[in-house]
Amino acid sequence: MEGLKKDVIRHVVSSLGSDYASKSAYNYYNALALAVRDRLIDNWIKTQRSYYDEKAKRVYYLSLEYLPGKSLMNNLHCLGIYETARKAMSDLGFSLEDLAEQEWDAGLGNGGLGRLASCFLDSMATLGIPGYGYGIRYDYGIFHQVIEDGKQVEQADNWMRVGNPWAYERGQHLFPVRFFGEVKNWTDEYGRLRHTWTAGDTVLAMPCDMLVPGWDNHHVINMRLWSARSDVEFDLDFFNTGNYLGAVEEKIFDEKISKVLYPSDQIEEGRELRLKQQYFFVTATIQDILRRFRKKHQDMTELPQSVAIQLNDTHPAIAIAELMRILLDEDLLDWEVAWDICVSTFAYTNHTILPEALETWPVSLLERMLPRHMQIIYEINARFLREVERVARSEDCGQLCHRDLDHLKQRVSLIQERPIKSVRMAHLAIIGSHSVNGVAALHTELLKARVFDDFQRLYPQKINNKTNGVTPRRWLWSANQPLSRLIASHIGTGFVRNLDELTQLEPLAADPAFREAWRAAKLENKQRLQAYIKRKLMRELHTEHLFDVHIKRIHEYKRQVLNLLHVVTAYNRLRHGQAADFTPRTVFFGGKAAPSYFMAKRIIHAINAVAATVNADSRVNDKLQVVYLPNYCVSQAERVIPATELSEQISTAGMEASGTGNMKFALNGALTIGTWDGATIEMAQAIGPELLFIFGMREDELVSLRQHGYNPMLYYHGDEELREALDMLRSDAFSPGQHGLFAPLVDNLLHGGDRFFVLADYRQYLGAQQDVGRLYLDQEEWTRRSILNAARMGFFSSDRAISQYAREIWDVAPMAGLQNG
Ligand code: 26Q
Repeated sequence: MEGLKKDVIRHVVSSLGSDYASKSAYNYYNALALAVRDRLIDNWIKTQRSYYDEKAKRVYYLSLEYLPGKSLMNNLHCLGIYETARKAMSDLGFSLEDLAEQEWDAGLGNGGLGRLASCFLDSMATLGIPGYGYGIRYDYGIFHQVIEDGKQVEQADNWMRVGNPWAYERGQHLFPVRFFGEVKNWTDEYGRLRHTWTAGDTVLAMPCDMLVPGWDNHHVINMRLWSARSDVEFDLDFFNTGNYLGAVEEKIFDEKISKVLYPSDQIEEGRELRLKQQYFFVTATIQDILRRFRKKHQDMTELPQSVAIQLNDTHPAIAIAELMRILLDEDLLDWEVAWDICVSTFAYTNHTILPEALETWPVSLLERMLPRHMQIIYEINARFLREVERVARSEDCGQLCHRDLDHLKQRVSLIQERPIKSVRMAHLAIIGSHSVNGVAALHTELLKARVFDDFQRLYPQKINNKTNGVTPRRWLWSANQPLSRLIASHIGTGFVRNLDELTQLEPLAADPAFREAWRAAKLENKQRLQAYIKRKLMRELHTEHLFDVHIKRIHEYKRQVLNLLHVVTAYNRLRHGQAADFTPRTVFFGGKAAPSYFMAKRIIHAINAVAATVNADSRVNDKLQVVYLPNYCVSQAERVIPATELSEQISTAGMEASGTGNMKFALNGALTIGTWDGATIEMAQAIGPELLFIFGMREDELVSLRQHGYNPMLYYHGDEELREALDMLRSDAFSPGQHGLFAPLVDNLLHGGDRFFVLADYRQYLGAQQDVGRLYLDQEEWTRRSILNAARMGFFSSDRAISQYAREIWDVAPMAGLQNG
């Protein structure tokens, strides 16, 4: 402890240039972070060296998004120095918890996809897998959300304004990135046609490394994020022409590339700068991968034995064309050889089946910005379509006559003709990879049967499932110390590394003393949340209420509106005195809406409007409260999830690819109210469906309802309580003086086809909520179920997920000797 104290003081003085006697929390947080980083870097160097020594196969995880959140507490726990640090800082006059609050969340992602990437890095480090995360170091992460007059307002997230003590910026290792220009043809010594991409604009990519430690094992892996730097200052011509200000302007223009994260998920934002971001990060990453590979290899055909590249959705899929370009134009390999290398190296994970989220890029844009890549994509397509024809003809032509073949080719082509000629990035990713995986069993089945059914027939081995998982280090041990300590006192700490060990809790579910201790831990977390809400929102929570929580991105398919209709109905019953048996509850909502997503923003407004009405109504507000948690983010999730008793997972069946929040809640002892969707299905199967509150129509039932003609009006006219709730929303009951404010929301349900079947599931949802309320009155039974939920969550560790990727897709093994310290 004395060592750590000394290091902290030394950093306050010599790294931060401050007087150690002026006790600034900000300085002491930074100094502590630097002292922790010192302890990581030795192991990082040793880990990297061991990869070379053992000629290990490396895994590269390419993602446009990461959501690490805050690093301090997680790193202290992984290094096993949390207690030491707590005491050291307390000696220096600080509470560790307060210091940790000084850190800004690294919010370099939108939601599930980005957080999954961070959980996966944690698991690779813990399992001793030679992995690297590659991405972009956005200057501005996901916007900061404030709620003003009930509405979302976005503010810039300048997360590095005060510096980032965790990162190593490596300004000397720059990689060039080219855009635009033209392709020149030439003939090589064997008379073959060759291509060279020349001229165009150049930008530089600067690596910033953030260290990711494993749990108690001395293995530290790297998250390498690229930041755009102008090459203007390297090119004296710019200044010598005398146009000094012009040159500086150009510099600013170049550096815009890594300025900001696009804040939309599930909706395609076909913007030129977004494509630039993708290619910028992809080419820098591929150059870096090949640089490392070439240190020990000359023969490029050995690449797939040494390197696996996982594409986190299609966002980095241009990497396939980029690797082809390098192999063809720089290494001068033959097409077939280059293509085999690519397919054997790449694998692609799909995270969505919503058609509006499938990425396409206009051919005209690609031709201009990346002319050589567009040529290569055309060539990939031509060869692929010939192959399709061959396979189709080689089969019995009973099912594939010529007309069908034309249709098949149109459907699977990399190029879509309408509404404008575009490249389908998912098709490029499928054809260029040896593995295509979905993220939950149902999701993968839907990929095979619907979204990518043609590809499933062409390549029946390619599409596979890897159900998501979450890291128990952050989402149980670090976020929920009260519960973790209780668990550890009965079964030891092995569960942090091997989550299956939680099954040892099962017999304890029958033990009244353990149940009481379990409830005490939950209450402690509820009180901690209560204190936080009081500080931040100046609201008083009732900890004896059932804490019912719906936090995730705001999207119509996630059906926050269904939850809101339940709240309004509960409000009406209480007002009308029809709810004598109502179990008091507080309903929490939280989440960001894409700034361009009108309906999602209106939903936020509606939730806040209902909250204001309910909370101000003294007839009901001792029994029902509604809280909107502004600026939902990773560190907020770490506070809220441990305090949650009811987890809302109520997406339209078939629409949530997996969900990972669902797992974090159950792991922390919340019960789930949810639909038969995503990974919630597999959770119900692992836990026992009777221990969750499952309701609503299933995916296949919705398909047939849609086919037979779904009429939301039928539900409106047939259900009095539903009608009352919708009429209130449409009138100005929650928006006094602003008539029609929420009409778009209601119209969308009643006259817009209710694409997400909110009305179809309303009555069943109410029934399930009734069951929840009733069960909560029986605290013994509730606690028993809560314990069993957590006990059976072992499968949903990201360690299990990563082990499956490693074995079934990457063909890598954990490093010997590094796994257990
Ligand atoms: C695409 C093009 C242009 C701009 C933005 C995008 C974009 C960005 C982010 C499209 C989609 C996303 C994010 C998707 C996402 O987070 N999907 C979630 O992934 C989780 C991890 O697999 C799943 O658990 C969730 O079910 C899924 O919604």
